[in-house]
Amino acid sequence: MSSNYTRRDFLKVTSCSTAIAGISCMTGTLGSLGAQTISGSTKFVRSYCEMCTSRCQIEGKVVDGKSVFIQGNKYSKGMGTSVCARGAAGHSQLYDPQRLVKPLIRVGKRGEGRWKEATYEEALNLIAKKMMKIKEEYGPQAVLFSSKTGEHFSHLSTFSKAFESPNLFSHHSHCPIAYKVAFKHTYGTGLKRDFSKSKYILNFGHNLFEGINVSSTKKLAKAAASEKTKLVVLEPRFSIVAAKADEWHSVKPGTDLAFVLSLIHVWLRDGKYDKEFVQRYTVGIEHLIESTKTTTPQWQEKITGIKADVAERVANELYKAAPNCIIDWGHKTTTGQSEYQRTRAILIANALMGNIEKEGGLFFKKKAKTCNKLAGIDIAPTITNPDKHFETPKTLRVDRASLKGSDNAFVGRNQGVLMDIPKAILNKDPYEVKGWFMIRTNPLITVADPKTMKEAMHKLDFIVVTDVYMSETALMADVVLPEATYLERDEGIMDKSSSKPTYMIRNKIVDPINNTLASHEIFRTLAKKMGIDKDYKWDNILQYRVQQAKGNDKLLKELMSKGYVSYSIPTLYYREEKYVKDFVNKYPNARKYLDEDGLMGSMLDNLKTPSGKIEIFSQQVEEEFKGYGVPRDDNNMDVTRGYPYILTSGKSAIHTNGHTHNVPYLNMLMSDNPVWINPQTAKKENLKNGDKIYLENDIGKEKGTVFVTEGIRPDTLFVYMGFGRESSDLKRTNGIGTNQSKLLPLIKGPVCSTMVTNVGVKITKA
Ligand SMILES: Nc1nc2c(c(=O)[nH]1)N[C@H]1C(S)=C(S)[C@@H](COP(=O)(O)OP(=O)(O)OC[C@H]3O[C@@H](n4cnc5c(=O)[nH]c(N)nc54)[C@H](O)[C@@H]3O)O[C@H]1N2
Ligand SMILES: Nc1nc2c(c(=O)[nH]1)N[C@H]1C(S)=C(S)[C@@H](COP(=O)(O)OP(=O)(O)OC[C@H]3O[C@@H](n4cnc5c(=O)[nH]c(N)nc54)[C@H](O)[C@@H]3O)O[C@H]1N2
Ligand code: SF4
Ligand SMILES: [Mo]
Repeated sequence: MSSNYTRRDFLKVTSCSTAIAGISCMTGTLGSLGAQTISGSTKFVRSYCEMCTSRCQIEGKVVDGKSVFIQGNKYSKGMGTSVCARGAAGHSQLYDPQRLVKPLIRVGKRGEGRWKEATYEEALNLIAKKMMKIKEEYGPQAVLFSSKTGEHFSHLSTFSKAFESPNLFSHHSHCPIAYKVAFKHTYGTGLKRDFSKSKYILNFGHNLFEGINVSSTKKLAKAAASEKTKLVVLEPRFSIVAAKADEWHSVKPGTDLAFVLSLIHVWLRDGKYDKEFVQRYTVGIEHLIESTKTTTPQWQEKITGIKADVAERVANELYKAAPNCIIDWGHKTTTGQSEYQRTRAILIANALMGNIEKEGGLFFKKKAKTCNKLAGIDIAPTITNPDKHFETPKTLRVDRASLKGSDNAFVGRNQGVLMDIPKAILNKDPYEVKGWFMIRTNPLITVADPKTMKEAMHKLDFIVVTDVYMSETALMADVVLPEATYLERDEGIMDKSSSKPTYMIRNKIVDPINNTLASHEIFRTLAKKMGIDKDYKWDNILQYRVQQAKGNDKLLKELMSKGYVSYSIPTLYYREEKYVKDFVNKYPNARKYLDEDGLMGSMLDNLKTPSGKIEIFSQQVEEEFKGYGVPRDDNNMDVTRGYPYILTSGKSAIHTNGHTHNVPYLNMLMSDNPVWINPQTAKKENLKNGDKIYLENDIGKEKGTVFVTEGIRPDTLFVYMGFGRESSDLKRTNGIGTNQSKLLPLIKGPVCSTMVTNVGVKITKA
């Protein structure tokens, strides 16, 4: 359908800041085109959101040719029609006059912001030429590729492999890497949480009411409100989760490890743990007994600031609730240098409570392949990756990820360590880097020490950034390629299985404004232009989808109409009697997997760890990082680096990382991020609400505005992340607020190579 949306309406609703009224809008933006119509489906199309990477299932439709109405996809049970503020504001990004809709080629100095508009054809030709030139002169390893994981990352990954560069980076190192690595070392693979049936949840800064994932957030909200569930939260600040909890303990940032080690001490001291489970499924308890001998509740009190009797009581309460309990490791696991040990200790604490594959505890994902095998019939279709034959180049990576003996030995070759990029470029170590292709990532806001990162970018010959806005990182590019927003894209199938086999797909709701391209179109076209596409087996998204679905027309049709398909099999927890019974009753072939006790506990006998067991002690870790084989006090919990205050950061419910701060509706809801300061600290520093301050350390100096609140420890400061934007093309948010990353050093947590987001600072008055 087409619309009669006039230029006047366009200006009224979304005003291109003051610029459009007087002067013209920025080059390459939607505003510079004048009024554009919104055409697309007037009936609900089911898809998934990309306002953050929780990627919740949505449905949306064009209303009166003027707007896009978005709500949760009712076919996705966990969502219902709920959506968060950012999810509902998708239209505001789509139709923001400051959004990029034309490719731009740099004409001024790098970072200066002078551009000429180009067609995609021109821009892609230039990229192909420049990248191939680097490849010929310096080799393919001289170009880096990075993106946040998701559909973009899949296509970027294939493209980087076709180009033969080993240097592919995801967002793992500044977000989930600690728990990904800790899970691999402990259970061989990840586990999911069953909040809905849990009697006791011990939450270590899992900020689900602000760092949102709608279906998980709803589950935790229900549990928090239930009389049957006790929620205990350890958080340096009074977050919204803390506010909804039964108990909040204001832990000193970076010291969670001490609290967990003290719980383990109490359980082992008193013999209050699931001995049978530990005996059957784990290795290395003797190492843990040794390493936690002195980690008493009294010992932890001095480190965390939480009273000894609290640790003693929580340990006992958890044991009473076990196995229907969860000790929650969180999501963004970047608290400090002790992060690996903290997360390993939490994962092992769960095993001691015997809550694995138990109701209200933790469970392994049940994908189609596993369910079909157990049921002995095909109850759910499986999908495949049409690009799986592309091999990861075996050449040395700039960060030496996965290389034995290196400090990134346990980092995947397809993940990498973003914090090691500046050093590699500046020192030409282990070789010269000349180019960087980035998509859907903004490291100049979201990675530590952006000053050094920027310095490194200045040394490069060629940078490509694909974004929807002129981000700080895009400003540093030679070519900026706008991408169609998620509302304007058809994309591939994603496996979303949790307790049941589940798939989702992104379906286009709106026709791409100004014919902007999706990432698969960008990479597929570039590979062709560069003559490196001989191994691609698809030319367009339909072929890609069909191959993913292995020609399963029914699955594809269902996904294209419902956006989300989940197979309603009885939930199966291998060690929970009634669940196993229900499954076997429905699928009698599954009987052959029953153990003598009528359960399926032997499904846990061959885990993907070196021993096949849950590894309380990890020999492989001990060999690479001496002293880290078992959780212990690693003397690494002080994150102050000698400064008087710890500055920490986290998500706000209104904004996403380094992404949404310029989106008109969201900017109207929240336009600044003042610094949380305890009244005692404010008094000591002679500060009051609204005062301007500087936060300072050896890495940087950043301005801030004082917000005095009881909701934070006196030794801690907090800001919501992603403000302090420096791109002058983000007109609504430019120059406002504090960017915490500017104060973070380029250090990594040992073993897992995580970024560290809690940092010491001092306060000076501005
Ligand atoms: N609204 C919104 N939702 C989002 C996102 C978003 O940007 N905005 N981003 C998505 C992404 S990428 C992610 S990774 C998830 C993140 O989800 P979470 O990891 O749950 O969210 P964060 O706010 O990053 O969590 C950090 C919390 O830990 C607290 N904290 C800091 N240091 C410590 C410590 O040492 N110990 C303890 N116990 N707590 C500490 C902080 O105060 C903060 O509340 O959210 C996702 N959802
Ligand atoms: N100081 C500090 N730093 C942090 C964190 C913290 O709490 N404190 N949190 C960390 C966490 S958990 C994460 S996950 C990372 C996230 O950091 P990044 O990986 O950099 O991701 P985002 O900031 O979410 O988004 C990056 C860019 O994607 C663009 N974008 C949005 N949608 C699209 C799209 O559809 N297509 C394209 N091409 N681009 C799009 C946005 O405009 C934005 O410029 O930051 C980490 N950094
Ligand atoms: S949490 Fe909100 S913004 Fe993130 S994907 Fe879900 S609906 Fe979208
Ligand atoms: Mo994240």
